[in-house]
This record gives sequence, C-alpha cells and structure tokens, in this order.
Amino acid sequence: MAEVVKLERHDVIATITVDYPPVNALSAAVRGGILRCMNLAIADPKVKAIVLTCAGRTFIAGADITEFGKPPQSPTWDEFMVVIEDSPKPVVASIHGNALGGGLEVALACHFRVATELAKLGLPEVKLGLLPGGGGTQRLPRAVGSELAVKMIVGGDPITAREALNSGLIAEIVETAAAGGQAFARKVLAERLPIRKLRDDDSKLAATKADRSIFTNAVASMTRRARGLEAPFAAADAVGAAIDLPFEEGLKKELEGFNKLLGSDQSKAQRYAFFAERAANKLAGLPEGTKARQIERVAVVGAGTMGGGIAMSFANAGVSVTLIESTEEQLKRGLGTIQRTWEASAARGSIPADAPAKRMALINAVVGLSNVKDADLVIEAVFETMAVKKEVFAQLDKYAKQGAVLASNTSYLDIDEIASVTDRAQDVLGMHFFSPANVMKLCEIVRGPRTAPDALMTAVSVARQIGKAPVVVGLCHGFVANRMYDPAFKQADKLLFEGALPHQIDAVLTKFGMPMGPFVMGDMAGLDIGWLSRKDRGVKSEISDALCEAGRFGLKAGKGWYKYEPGSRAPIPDPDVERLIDQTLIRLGRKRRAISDEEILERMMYSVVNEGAHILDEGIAARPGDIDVVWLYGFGWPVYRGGPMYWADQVGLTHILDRLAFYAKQTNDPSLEPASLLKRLAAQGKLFASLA
Ligand code: 3H9
Repeated sequence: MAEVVKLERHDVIATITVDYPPVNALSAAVRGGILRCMNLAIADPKVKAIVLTCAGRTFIAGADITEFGKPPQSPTWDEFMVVIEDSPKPVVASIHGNALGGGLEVALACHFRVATELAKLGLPEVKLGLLPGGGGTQRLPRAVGSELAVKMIVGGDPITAREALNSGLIAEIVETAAAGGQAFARKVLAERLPIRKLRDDDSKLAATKADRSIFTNAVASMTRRARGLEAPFAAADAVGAAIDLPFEEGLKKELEGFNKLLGSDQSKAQRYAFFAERAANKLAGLPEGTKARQIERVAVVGAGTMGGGIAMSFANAGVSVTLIESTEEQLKRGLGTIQRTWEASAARGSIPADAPAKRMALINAVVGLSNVKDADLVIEAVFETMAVKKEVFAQLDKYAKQGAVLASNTSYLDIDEIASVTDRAQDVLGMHFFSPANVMKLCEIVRGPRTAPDALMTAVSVARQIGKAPVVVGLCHGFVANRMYDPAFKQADKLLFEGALPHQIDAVLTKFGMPMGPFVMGDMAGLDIGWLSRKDRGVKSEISDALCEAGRFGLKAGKGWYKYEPGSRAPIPDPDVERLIDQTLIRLGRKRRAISDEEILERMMYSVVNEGAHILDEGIAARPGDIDVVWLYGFGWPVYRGGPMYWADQVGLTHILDRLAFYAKQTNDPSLEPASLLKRLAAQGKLFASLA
C-alpha cells in the first residue's frame, strides 16, 4: 500500500504531509503515519520545527467515518494527540480546503495554526449525531472562547479563514499550505515564539468563568432549532465541562459523551444519511466514460417564485445566470422580489451586508427567449401547464445552441411529452427544485426515456455545484417527492372525515419531527387555489370546501384550518373549525370516532413507505437511499430518523405490512393495501437496505 503520510526535511523544518484521498480522513493508517513521522522528526536533531499539512484538495476532513462502529484500531486518538501536543519542537498545522472534525482537532493539538484564504475550519460532528471526540470540545473553547466554540460545536457550521484569524484560531493567512506553513515555522524559530499548548491555557475562558451566562446564552441560541436531536445538547454539556473542570477531566467527559452518541440510533441514522446523500450523486448504469458537458453559461426562463429562487441559487453559489422573462414588467417584479429577499437576509445578519448587491450583479436580467442562445444549460420555470411548457420548449429548440441541456422545473408533468416538441429529446430532462428554491436543497433530476446519459450527468453536476442535493428519478406523475407525499395528504384528509382534528394530525407529525403538518402547510400555501381548481374540475372535498366557503383561505386571510393573531404566523386551534367539521360530518351522516395518535402516524407514514416501495419496484428511484435523500431535503424529514425507507427498516417491515393490511380492511381503503415489494421483502425477512 502506498504510504499515506510522508516526512521531508528542508534544513531545520520537517514537513509531514498526509496524502490519503479523497479527503485525507484520519483513518488508523493516517494516525499511525502521523505518529511515526512525528516521532522521527522529534528524534532528528537537525529538525527544529515541524509542519503538518496535506496533499490534494483539503486538509484532514475528519475522522474516517467508515471506521465508526468497528473495533478500535491503534494508535488511539489519545496516544497520537499527546505526541503532537507534547512535542518539544514547535508544530504548525498548515491548512487548506477543510479542517473539519478530527482534522481541526489535530490542528488544535498543534502549537500554531495557519490557513489559506479559502480554508474552512469547523467541528461538524453534531451533523453526524456526534460530538467532537478528539479533544475539540476542550481545546476549541480554550482557543477562541466559549461563545464562538459553542457556535461552532453545537451549531456544526464551519467558519472562514478570516473569522478564524479574527478569533485567534489561526495565527496567519498564508498563500499556499505547505510553503506558507514552512515560512511560518521559520518565523516561530526566528522570533522564538513560545510553544502554546491549548490544554494548559485557560486565559480565553476567564470571561465565561466569571460570567457563566456567556455560555448559557450561546447554548440557548444554538439549540433553539435542535428539537428532537440529542447531539447538540450533549455537545453543549461537553463544552460546559471545559469551563467547569480541569482539562483531563473535561476530556474524559467528552469521551463519555462521544461514545454514548456513537452507539445511539440517532447518530447511526445521521451517518446513514451522510452516505446516502453522497451515494445519490453516483449514477448507476451509465455507459463507461460518460462525462458531464461543459457548462459555462446558465439561463433561467421565468422570473416568478420558482424561476427567481432558482436564479438566486446560482448567484448564492457565485455563479452568474441570465434570467429571462417575457415582459419588462414581469422581469422588474421578479427582480424586486429577489432583491427584497436578499436584503431581508442581510438585515437578519444571515448573509453579509454587501452580499445583496454582489449577488444582484450576477443576475443578467433580460426580456425575450432568444436570449438563451449562449446558454449551455437552460432551466425553464414557467407556468405549470403542458401547453405553456410545450410552447416554451418549441422556442428553446429554435434558439438554444446545439448541445445545450434543456431542463424543465416541472413538478408533475411528463418530461418526454415536453421533449417531443423539440428535435433534441436527448438534451431534455427535468430539474425539479423545491420551494423556496433558494433555500431548499433537494433537486430531483428527472430522466426521460430519451434523455442522454451525459445530459443527466451534467444536471447532477450543476446541481451539486450550486450546493443542492441532486437525486435522479424516473418518469411518473409527481416523480418521487410529490408522488410520495400525496398518499400522506390523502390519509390526513380521510382522518378528518373519521373524526381527527387538524391540530391533532399536525401535532402528531411535528412530534415525529417533521417541520410542520399538512394543515399548517395548507394554511401557508393558501386554501383557495385548491378550492377553485376543485370547482373547475367538479370535484368535492366537503370539509375543505366548507372552510373556503366560510372565507377561511389560510394564513393570508388570518384564518384557515387555524386562526392567526394579526401580524402573527403562529397557528392557533380554532373551535369554529371543529364546529364546522362537526356540522359537515352530521350533514354527510358520518359519525366521529376517537382516533389515536398512533393510528394517525401509522396511516400517514406507512402509506409514505408503501408508496416508496411501489416507486422502488417500478425503478422510479434507483435506491432506497435516494428516496430518503428526497425526504430529508425536500420535506425536512428529521435527519435523526434517516429517511422513510431507513426508518421503515428500523420499525420492521413485517409490522408495517400488518398494520397497512389492518387499516386497509378497517377503513375499506385499497390505497392502503401493502405494496408487493413490501410483501416480498417481509416474506424473505429482508430490509429495504438489502436493495441498496
Ligand atoms: C469526526 O471527526 C469525529 C472526531 O471528532 C473524533 C473521533 C474520535 N470519512 O462530500 P464529498 C468521503 S467525525 C470517510 O462528496 P466534497 C465521501 O463519502 C467527522 N469518508 O466531497 C465521499 O466518498 P465517495 C467530521 C469521507 O468535496 C468522498 O469522501 N467530519 C469523509 O463535496 C468525497 O466527499 C465531517 O463530518 C470522512 N470524514 O465535500 C466532514 N468525508 O467519493 C464530512 C468525506 O466514495 N465531510 N468522505 O462518495 C464533508 O463534509 C465533505 O465530504 C467535505 C468535502 C466538505 C469534506
């Protein structure tokens, strides 16, 4: 096996370079290699200072997650960290790319840190349901103080090299990692800078020791959105130990917390989700050698809510985009919305104050479809009817250059029928973004029967480039996301007719961990559109219809399934709605029955799983993990439950099968009949995971 860590000496400076692609994860081999090189450098009398750096695209991006759950291999983290920190010769970590998790922890054991301008430094373990287990919760607060440490450890987001410099986490910004690190090491020697061991230096904790509210306030603010998650709270406790206990005792507390989380169901689910997201980027069954097309220019057609949000996603990622509308007025309206959205984010402090202007400058807004002529990728986001889509694609076929990928943002329509109006069906596919497109990470890449493999790969690669989570899906009504949500909505509606109340159903889903239930969601979207469309189609949904006839159109009307105080978005259960439901059911001759929370959860979520099984069986999704990614990023499925297919495996497929069969009979609802894949897997004692 090639050496993953090498040691070089240039006069008095020894450089240890980790070379373990793709991300220099701290596997046992890397730990062993660093330890060996450290010992050699310490023993070499010619060496006066040591630089630890990495080859390839990044510094160490963390512990090797694939080793978790397996028997521990030597050297242990302790052995190896101690050798670095106790080195009698100064050790400089020189960082480029990402120093994450165990990577930053190693850097914290070094005596000095420098980083390149674009480097990111962070302890993202909570995102894997863990806490930093390599001393990060004890050394980071000693490096930057408790407030920023809580922000980084409990929140899990990395900071930039500039922020790291301002907070004292790094000593300098350097141009290139290896040379910059070596130059800094020479400076340490020339200026005789004292070796700084963070474990022995409590100076940055003095303020918090005097006033613990600095810590508790930071924890309160960072855990506000951590509903249902275990790791952020355990991570906060570990940082608390850094303030309250001597270093060695704090370290013990940290390790206890880390080991507890490592074995937890939540962390297992979160680690599963991490790999599922990455697996979804890998397209199975494409001809060998398929390469993504070169994309330099992107155009978005339509500056409405979706088109504007998609254009913002490109600009957010620093990619310029042409935004096309059919009239000046629509363009102006669309641009106004975009600008206001960014300004509101800047006012909240979630983006820098100069970001709105910089990002607006990346949007080239024009009128007329002929402006697609230079684009390598065109994303259409116009009104969702087949006729309008076909009209636009016929025009795109006329104006777009040969080889351009033509994507539709349709959420339901047949992409192949849309392609049929062009002479280049091989270039046509779906890129289905979720609303608000500038925020939501999911992008369903819809493959038509004639879509070329390289066009597909291009869409996946572009989506990744702008920070989305792309998932390739096959062609069917509603693709994966909307097709799967539909049965849950239908069960919610049926449950109303049987006696459940909107706030009871919503509460069951939020308790499960979903961001909101279907009725709050309906109020936010507005109930009148569905009502008008039902009227057009001559379809009835008596309870929703009665609600709209009473002028209860949702949040915008101040009342819908809930009531709202003026200016507030907080839903309040309304006795009037219960009365209205009662009256409607009496009118229909139906009796209300008491419905348990368990029945609500099972009927809604097991029908989601059941539809997922149909989707897998039909080959609409390639892997159960792809479906899980759709739910994690399209609907905010709680990450600590992995995704519906992963969750189903944990609950047990036989149990789900039995319950579905029971409810199908009890409620006389054929849509609850178990899918044949579910039956097959349960009969064989297998899991969805066996299909991955
Ligand atoms: C930790 O450190 C615990 C410690 O506190 C102490 C314990 C005692 N391990 O994301 P990409 C693979 S917990 C193993 O597509 P990018 C990934 O699966 C860890 N493998 O690239 C993929 O494989 P493949 C804390 C890893 O450029 C490939 O690398 N650290 C690891 O878009 C490329 O990944 C983190 O949580 C890993 N740690 O993004 C950081 N990381 O090609 C996790 C990646 O076979 N990593 N892989 O699909 C990331 O956030 C991103 O990968 C990173 C690069 C930003 C680094």
